[in-house]
Amino acid sequence: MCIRDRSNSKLSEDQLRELQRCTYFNKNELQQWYKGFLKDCPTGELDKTEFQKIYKQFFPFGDPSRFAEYVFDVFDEDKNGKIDFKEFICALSVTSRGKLDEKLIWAFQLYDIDNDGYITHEEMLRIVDAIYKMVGSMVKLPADEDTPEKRVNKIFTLMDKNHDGKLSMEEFKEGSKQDPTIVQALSLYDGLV
Ligand SMILES: [Ca+2]
Ligand SMILES: [Ca+2]
Ligand SMILES: [Ca+2]
Repeated sequence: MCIRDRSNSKLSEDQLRELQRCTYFNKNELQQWYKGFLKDCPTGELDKTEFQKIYKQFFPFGDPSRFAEYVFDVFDEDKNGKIDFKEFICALSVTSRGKLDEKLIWAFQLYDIDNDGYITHEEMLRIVDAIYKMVGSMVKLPADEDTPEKRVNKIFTLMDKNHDGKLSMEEFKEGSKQDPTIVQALSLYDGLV
């Protein structure tokens, strides 16, 4: 579905019904979000640069551009290089109101950059490194995770139960339930969009 009727900044009944089926938002909330979305991006679609700009407002002291790129790729479900309202609101629904399992599946997609069903050490390092660059010196980290490498090693020690150097969805879900900071990182997006 593509919502691009700019003459009308309200969602139609059909559009509302479809969006209600795939999100946790009610009609009122959907209309509100749609209005805000069109205000921020009048074309009805966000491209990568615009998306990065939004992140920059929230992390003025760090460099969120790479992290925003990775998040963009998860939002952009049909991989056409743009985020339309449906993609936007569906991702927002999962990251803000989704059940723990849904949030974990979403996070897994973020870390599994090449989308092969496993998170490698290298993939997790790229994401964690991007997060560290984004938050900059805003957060004081404990000594055993004050570099991306240390943090990733710690996560792998905890999660990679069969020691094959990569995380399956199951290992990731189990481990995240033991280390809630993984899921907390997700809530970083809540206020962002
Ligand atoms: Ca898209
Ligand atoms: Ca992978
Ligand atoms: Ca493993």
